[in-house]
Amino acid sequence: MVSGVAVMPGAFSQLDAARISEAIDWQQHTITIFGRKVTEPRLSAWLGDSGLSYVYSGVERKPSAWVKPIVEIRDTVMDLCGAGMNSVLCNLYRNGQDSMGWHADNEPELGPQPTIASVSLGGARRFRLRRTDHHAESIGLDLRHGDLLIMRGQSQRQWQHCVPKTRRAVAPRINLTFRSIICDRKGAPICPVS
Ligand SMILES: O=C(O)CCC(=O)C(=O)O
Repeated sequence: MVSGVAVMPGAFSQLDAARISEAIDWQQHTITIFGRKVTEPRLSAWLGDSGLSYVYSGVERKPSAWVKPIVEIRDTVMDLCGAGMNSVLCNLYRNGQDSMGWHADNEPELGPQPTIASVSLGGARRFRLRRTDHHAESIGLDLRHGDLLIMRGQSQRQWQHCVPKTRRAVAPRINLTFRSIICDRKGAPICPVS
């Protein structure tokens, strides 16, 4: 297993993915990668405490306000992983052609050793991890409805992750990736206004 990465299978299996999806105002963003504008192959939403700001793919984003069903999940996530969470990136993979490319959650806003807690709901998808300094070393996990994946310590420095496209018929999947913004863009600690 990868150091700093753990899965709690079925921790949220009682949740209804369709009900959670309805509570979220999904958007499809256009981002700039290597100077080229691309439409993200998934829908997303960012919720969090007021006063936070997060730069993602060169675009500064302000979070939308928390909604009750997500607050309930957040509070359980914080209990289970023993870390505070002041924001969540929500992703909706509508089918097997929706995906997330290789990256690490290593933005300066998250501090040097972030705890990232990710809840999967709906259809199962393959989640891949590869070593940052040796891409050939990789592993795959199937994340199923209700699973809680926790990544902490050095894991965002040592590993990258992705959700690849698949030709298999897969049901829509929601992923809620909770995190805590604790620094400004330059890595200096901040006191968020709530
Ligand atoms: O959908 C997933 O399991 C991964 C999401 C992710 O990598 C992210 O939000 O940074």
